[in-house]
This record gives sequence, C-alpha cells and structure tokens, in this order.
Amino acid sequence: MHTPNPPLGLAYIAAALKDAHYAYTVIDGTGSALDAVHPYPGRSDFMMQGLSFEAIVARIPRETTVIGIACMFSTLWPLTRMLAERVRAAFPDALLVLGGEHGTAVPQHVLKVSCFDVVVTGEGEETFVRLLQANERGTPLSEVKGVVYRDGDSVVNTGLSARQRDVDSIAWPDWESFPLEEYVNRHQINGINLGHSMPLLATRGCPYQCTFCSNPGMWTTRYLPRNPRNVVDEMEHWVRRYRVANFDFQDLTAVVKRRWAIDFCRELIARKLDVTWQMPSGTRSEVFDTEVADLLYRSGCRALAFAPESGAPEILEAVKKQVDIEALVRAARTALARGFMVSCFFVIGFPQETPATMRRTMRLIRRLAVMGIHDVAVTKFVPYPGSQLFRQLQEAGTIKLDDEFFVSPMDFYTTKAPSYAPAISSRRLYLTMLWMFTNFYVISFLCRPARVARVLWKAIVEGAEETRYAKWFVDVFYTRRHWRKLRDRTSA
Ligand code: B12
Ligand code: SF4
Repeated sequence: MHTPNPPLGLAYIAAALKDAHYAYTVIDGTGSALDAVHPYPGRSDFMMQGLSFEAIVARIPRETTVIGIACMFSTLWPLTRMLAERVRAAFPDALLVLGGEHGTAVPQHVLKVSCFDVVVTGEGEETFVRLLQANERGTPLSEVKGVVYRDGDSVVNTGLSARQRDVDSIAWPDWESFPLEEYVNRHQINGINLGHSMPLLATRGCPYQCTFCSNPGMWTTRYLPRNPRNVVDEMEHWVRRYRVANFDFQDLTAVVKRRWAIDFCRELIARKLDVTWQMPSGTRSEVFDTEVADLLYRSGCRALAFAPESGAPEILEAVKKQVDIEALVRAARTALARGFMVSCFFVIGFPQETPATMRRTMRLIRRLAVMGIHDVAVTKFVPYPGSQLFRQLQEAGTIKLDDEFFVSPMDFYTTKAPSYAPAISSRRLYLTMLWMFTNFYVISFLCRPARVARVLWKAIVEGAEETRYAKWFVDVFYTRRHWRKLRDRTSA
C-alpha cells in the first residue's frame, strides 16, 4: 500500500474533455473514500483504500458510452483489471479505455488478458479527445494515432502519438471535478509535510534514456518545460482557490536547463506567493551550482532529491544513467550548504550487480551520510514495464507477465521480491538493502545526533514529517495502525 496522491494525469484528461466540450463524470475511486479500507483479493498483507468496486460502478451514470480508467502503476494492474470486469458486466456496450503508464508499456498484454477495448498510449489529452471524436463519428480507430485496439483476433497499434509541443496550451488540471481537498487536508501527497500541499507539473518528459526507466517509451526523450510565467500563474491560481502552502512537483526531472530554472525562480520570487515547493520525485543535478541553489531556495524550494542510483561507475554505464558521481556530490554539498533537505535515491540489484559494485554503493552512501544528506531511499531493482531492461529480461524469458510479477514492487522491503542479478541472491539483496539503510542512519545519527533526535521527536510525538525517514516513522507508528483500524471498521 502506498500514500495515494491526487491523480494528476486524470485531472489533465478531465481538463482536456472540458476544453473539447464533452460531458463527463469523474469518479476518483481512492480520493472519494480515503478513510475506507478493504481487504486485498488474495493477499492478506495488502489493503485497498477507497471506494469498493461496486460503489465505483454504481457511480457511473447509466447513459455513459465511453468509460476511461487510469492505471499509472503496474502494481495496480491486477486491481484495475478486476475493476474493468465489474464495469464491463454493468456496461456491456460501453467503449472501455485504459490510459496511463501501464497500458503504454504493455498494451498487447492488457488487451489479451482483460476486457478493455482500447489502450491510449503516451501523453493522453489529445489522443483521448481524438478517440472520442472517432467513436462519435464512426471513423475507424486506425486513423487515431496513439491507440492500441482489438480488431477481430488481431491487435492494432497505431504508434505513439506526437507529443504536444506547445505545452503552455495544455489546459490546467481540472481539480474542481476531484475531491482534492480530501487529499490536501490529510496530507496525502508525495513529498515531506510542508503544510497544505498539492501536485504540480512544470515540465513534461526527460531527455535521458536510463535503461531501467519507462520514460523514453512513454514520453519519448523530448523534454519540454512550460513557460515559467504559465507555471507561476497556475500556482497563484491554486493558492487562491485551495489556500495551499506548498507544491510537490511531480516532474520526471524538473531542473534540466539552467536558464529555465533561473527564469522560473525569478518569476516565483517576483510574484511573492509566499509558498514553498519541493521536488520529491527527484531531479537531475547537472545545473545545480551556487547561483541556481540560491535562487531555488529564495523562490521557496525547500526539499529535493537527487538520484545517483549506484556508487559503481560500471553499473551507471550499464544502465545509461549518465551521471557524474563527483559532480552530483558537489551539487548535494551546495544544496546542503544553502539549507535544502536533500534525499538521494539508490537502486541495488541491477542485472550487472556484483558484491563489489554494491560495496561501492555502500561507500557512497556512507560518504553522503557523513556529508549530512538527510535521507536515502534504497530500493531493489524491478524491471518496470516499458523500460529497456524489462524488454531485455522478457526476451530472455526471465519475466512472466502475471499478477505476482506486477505486484512485486510492493514487496521491496521484504525477502519476497526476486533478485534479477545472477551474482546476488534475493536474500543477500534484501540484507544488503537493510545494511545500507542501517549504515546511513547510524552514521547520520553519530555525526549529527541533535538533528536526528529533533526530527524523530517531531515525527513520533507531533506526527510532523520533516524528512523521509520521519515520514516512514509516522507511517509505522501512526498510519498503518490507523489503516488497520479502518479496515476492521470497514469490514465489520
Ligand atoms: C508522483 C509519483 C509517485 C507518487 C504517487 C503517485 C500517485 N499516486 O499519484 C509516489 C511517491 C507514491 C510514487 C511511488 C512509486 N512510483 Co512513482 N511516479 C510518480 C511520478 C513522478 C509522477 C506521476 C504524475 O503525476 N505524472 C504526470 C501525469 C500528467 O502523467 P500521467 O499520470 O502519466 O498521465 C498522462 C498519461 O499517462 C495519460 N493518462 C493517464 N491516465 C489516463 C486515463 C485515461 C482514461 C486516458 C485516456 C489517459 C490517461 O494522460 C495523462 C496526461 O498526458 C511518475 C513519473 C511521471 N512524471 O509521470 C512516477 C512513476 C509513475 N512511478 C513509478 C514507480 C516505479 C514508482 C514506485 C514503484 C517507486 C518505488 N521504487 O517505490 C512506487 C510505487 C507505488 C506503488 N505502490 O505502486 C514509475 C511507474 C512505472 C510502472 N510501470 O509502474 C513512474 C512512471 C516513474 C518512472 N518513469 O519510472 N510515485
Ligand atoms: S531515470 Fe530519471 S533521468 Fe533517467 S530517463 Fe528516467 S526520468 Fe530520466
């Protein structure tokens, strides 16, 4: 189970429908019932948050002809498929459409094992509107770029649609149709708790091609930042509308171009919105120098994450991460000196991983702890559908596309998750991950006992999360117990 976030992708889709004057109903299955928790079919250690399948189906207006469902995480595919079956039973004639990362990654598989009629691949706004127009006019789906559909016994893929180049013309998310305040009031969002927060997207795409990431297949390598003024206009709008104090940027990598970062910060500083913002999903570090760090901080940015992924250059080369570790460490030092909360993301267990490469990663983690980095996240490698490594492992017959595989990222922090590195056993990977966390936090504590104690005190006593490990503590001490109680109440 993970913290649900306001569904930004769907809010963009809703805005596109509004712009095109289509009548639509939004059902936010999670956000509409954040306090309802149900048992997860077939896994007693998982829980499902939100409306039941039956309640979702009951909210779909009877006259609906096209039903779109989003599946961002492959981990959610088994549930999405079960929901689609219920929807299909109640609406046998409706066109059932899947959108989001998962369908884009494995559209053929989706159509083979489920009752979806069409998969919208890649960026969804224009494609979904074109699909609706084609459906309305009876035009063949083969004329709609960006869709995959069944045609008799075969599956037709019209190819990824071209990305919207004029990103400033994309309508802002239609949050009015979603129970956004339910998320905001409970701090159901990605970043550390800096007050009432909502998500924002300042850029689209990422120019890099890391082999473990689904980005190139989903967004291509076209990185398009929005006009800084347009981004700040949107922030100002939400500050007025929802009284938000903080924005969590959901960008794949917000800061790539130095000029853009500087212009954006200057615009935000000039507008005096009195908000903070953060980049919890991670950002590239290449343009992060003293001037950029200072402007980011003055514009309200308080927390960010860099993703070295590994401390071993041979692993970075193998996965095409294109990161210079020493430059990243310098950027992290600059960020710390300016007062940012800094996290670093690591992945262990890439197919090329060996005990020696993991030792190098451990050395980097210890070095970052001594430097004063606030958090690290160490996860085990999972071949995410849509990534180059996924395709390679699938071709090699290592992956079987079943529910167990799709939910495996949920088992990161247990011994269940498999190892894809022939040189490392699953158990060793798990223990190394724990050892890396232990090393980082023990060293952090020894180097800065007062800081760690203050953060943990605030987390445990006040439930306030200043860092990711504080968020984890709050999760263990409060949130999980809270969910268990809610589950027992829901099923009573
Ligand atoms: C924010 C975020 C999170 C947040 C929460 C997200 C949430 N619940 O909303 C948190 C921190 C919880 C998170 C966790 C994880 N995340 Co994450 N996350 C993101 C991130 C950075 C932003 C999502 C977003 O808002 N995108 C912006 C919107 C506009 O894009 P979109 O949702 O894709 O929507 C567009 C299209 O998909 C389409 N579309 C979407 N829905 C629909 C519906 C219909 C009907 C149609 C027609 C079209 C359509 O149109 C939209 C507009 O163009 C993405 C990367 C990214 N930038 O997309 C990764 C990403 C989704 N995460 C990813 C991963 C791997 C994870 C983790 C496994 C990481 C980890 N190591 O633990 C966990 C797993 C969580 C779980 N239990 O499954 C992968 C998913 C890969 C996959 N196939 O599963 C992504 C794609 C990053 C990547 N490139 O690798 N994540
Ligand atoms: S991992 Fe990050 S840098 Fe690499 S392609 Fe994905 S979003 Fe871009």
